[in-house]
Amino acid sequence: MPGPLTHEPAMTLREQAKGLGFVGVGFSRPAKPLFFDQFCEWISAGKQGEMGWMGRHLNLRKNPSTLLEDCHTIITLAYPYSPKKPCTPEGLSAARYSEPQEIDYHDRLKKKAKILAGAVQQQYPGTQTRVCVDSAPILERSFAYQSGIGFIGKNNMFMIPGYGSYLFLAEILTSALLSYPETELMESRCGSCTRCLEACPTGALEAPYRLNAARCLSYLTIEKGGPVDNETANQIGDCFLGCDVCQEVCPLNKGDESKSVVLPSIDEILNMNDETFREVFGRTAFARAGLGKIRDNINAVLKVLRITGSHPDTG
Ligand code: B12
Ligand code: SF4
Ligand code: SF4
Repeated sequence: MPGPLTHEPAMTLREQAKGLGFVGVGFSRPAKPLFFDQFCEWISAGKQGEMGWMGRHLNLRKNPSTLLEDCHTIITLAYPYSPKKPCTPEGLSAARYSEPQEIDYHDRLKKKAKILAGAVQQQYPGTQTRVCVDSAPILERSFAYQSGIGFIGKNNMFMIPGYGSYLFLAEILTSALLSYPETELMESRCGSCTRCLEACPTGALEAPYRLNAARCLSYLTIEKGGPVDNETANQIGDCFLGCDVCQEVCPLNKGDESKSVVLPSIDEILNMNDETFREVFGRTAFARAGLGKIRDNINAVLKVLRITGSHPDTG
């Protein structure tokens, strides 16, 4: 049964979420996502590369209420990650979201969101909840935007003014009919800026809000099977896992984005076997790419840097 219509529980939940480290909490209804049609166009145009799973379960994406019976509310949660870029002692880097010293964000956020989901169920006895972090067929950015807590930049990133875009998203789907003050969509703060489009090393940002995933370095260095080709190797720079370029150039990200040496040396990574990789990175976001892919990416980066003479010899 849906709960009573009062704004009070939503407010309490906001405070609890902030206590758990979330910097944004927003509410929306599980109707067809605002950007569902754009998503379908994107799939039809083949912009998902080899991520064939993205075109499946379109009905679930269109009707998030099918992800949880009697879903009445989607609670969007935003969790920040450090603007400091993880790097090896030699200066090779990985994208910030990878947080190699932390447990994979999927697991961390799920745990925190489940605490909140428990609180919702306590406030609304008899209701059901489901926590989604990245893996469910749900348009997370669309619902984040619809909840009014931030906006989507031309680089595709969801941002919250004051925090920028170095944020993860998570959702709690609940059958409780949470009431909340009416939300207004937040106006974009991009203005006439086009820095991200100009800076993208591969031209993957083909137009504002239009990302060709098949050309995105994040896809090519994490998701796509096999070693990167020579053209890609030349575009990677020093970042061997994921890509942050379209966020680094964004004037709305203003934190300390310097590099921080938290990764093992290049030799150590290249000489890892499956067991040591599991010990060091097994519970982190590095595990998704896997040792083979990471090794291939590092070798591709080193080859280019050695040719251009811009990197110290690592033996
Ligand atoms: C597949 C995927 C990828 C793919 C494709 C990325 C993409 N932009 O589509 C690849 C592997 C390339 C990737 C890369 C990254 N990803 Co990713 N990814 C996803 C995933 C699983 C699905 C995204 C998706 O549906 N893409 C299809 C496109 C069409 O949809 P969309 O990204 O939601 O974009 C919407 C807008 O463009 C909007 N739109 C269309 N037209 C218009 C016009 C206007 C005016 C506006 C306002 C909006 C708008 O409609 C789209 C559909 O909702 C989500 C989790 C999820 N379930 O949502 C994480 C997610 C988007 N990724 C995330 C992260 C952190 C990254 C990286 C930063 C990692 C890295 N550093 O390497 C990069 C960022 C690249 C980028 N600039 O977007 C976060 C982003 C958080 C945030 N603040 O936005 C998410 C939400 C995961 C999470 N739970 O935190 N990712
Ligand atoms: S993550 Fe990198 S490759 Fe992908 S769109 Fe942004 S700048 Fe381009
Ligand atoms: S770089 Fe400029 S255009 Fe791109 S997301 Fe940031 S503010 Fe918007």
